[in-house]
Amino acid sequence: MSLEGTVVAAHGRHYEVITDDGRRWRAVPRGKKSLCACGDRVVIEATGDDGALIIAHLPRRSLLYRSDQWKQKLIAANTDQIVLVTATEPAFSAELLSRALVAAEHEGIRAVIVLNKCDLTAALAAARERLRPFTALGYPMLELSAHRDTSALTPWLAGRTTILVGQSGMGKSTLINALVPGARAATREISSALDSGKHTTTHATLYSLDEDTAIIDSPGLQEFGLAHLSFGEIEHGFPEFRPTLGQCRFHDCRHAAEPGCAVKARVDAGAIEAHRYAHFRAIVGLEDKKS
Ligand SMILES: Nc1nc2c(ncn2[C@@H]2O[C@H](COP(=O)(O)OP(=O)(O)OP(=O)(O)O)[C@@H](O)[C@H]2O)c(=O)[nH]1
Ligand SMILES: [Mg+2]
Ligand SMILES: [Zn+2]
Repeated sequence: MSLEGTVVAAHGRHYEVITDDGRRWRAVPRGKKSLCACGDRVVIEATGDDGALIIAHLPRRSLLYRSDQWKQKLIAANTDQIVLVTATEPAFSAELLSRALVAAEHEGIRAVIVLNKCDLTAALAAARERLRPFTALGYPMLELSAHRDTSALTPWLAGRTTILVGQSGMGKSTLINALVPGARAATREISSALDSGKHTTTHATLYSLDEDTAIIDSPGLQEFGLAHLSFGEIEHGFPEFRPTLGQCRFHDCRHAAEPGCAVKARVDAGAIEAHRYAHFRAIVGLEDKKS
């Protein structure tokens, strides 16, 4: 008998699947190459009490992944919103934020920025300042404290599958525990007792809030490689570049130092923010990556 379900956790090639009848399975793929991501819709066939074989993948609405020269890493499938979790402390990488935003723009997924740990007021002004280039572009930014009050985020979740993405230690799992009754996701306090290393969350996990609302916790990112995107896809991933694209003197302009570059002209005029332009240069490999 075959059943349809959702992959709610991916540990290497072992998956947890919850079928639409509410049962939880430990599933393995039938083929060698068929990789699943958290959030994937699959068809399984029971092989034991709670053991199952994944016999088919249903089409994906979206797929978030990152890649370097050598390999791709699936982040999650079928998400329609990405919440980029930053915090007042420790300091976050603005370039990583730009990279995740390019991935979201490319997949057509709505992006929302959360500034967590706003109870740590000493670092609040500096964190807001680092986020200013992003809020100026119109990306929504919610200030909250996972320890105190997450209600600002609740209305953004309804009716969507949202993934929390960000560097380690920003408070993604703490947010999950505040938002999902009974979630009990491991956070740093717990893992330091277990001594499980730097990243507390080791794999993506999907939590259902109701029939059409879900939220995915994901492991902290240090890198967000975009090697799978072309130059054109990357430049379009910067919304503030779009009005000038196609207006450079050379049609194959890389927006580096070419004469008559319309993008560079807007940077020099202050219409494109210098940090964002630096992120673009780093992503397309115009210079060595900075932090
Ligand atoms: N002061 C303060 N600390 C917070 C807040 N949210 C989370 N923290 C703390 O930040 C630390 C990291 O939180 P986690 O939820 O484990 O972070 P994470 O983003 O899930 O980290 P990874 O799983 O490694 O990616 C923990 O010690 C939390 O208690 C907050 O709103 N205020
Ligand atoms: Mg975590
Ligand atoms: Zn140009």
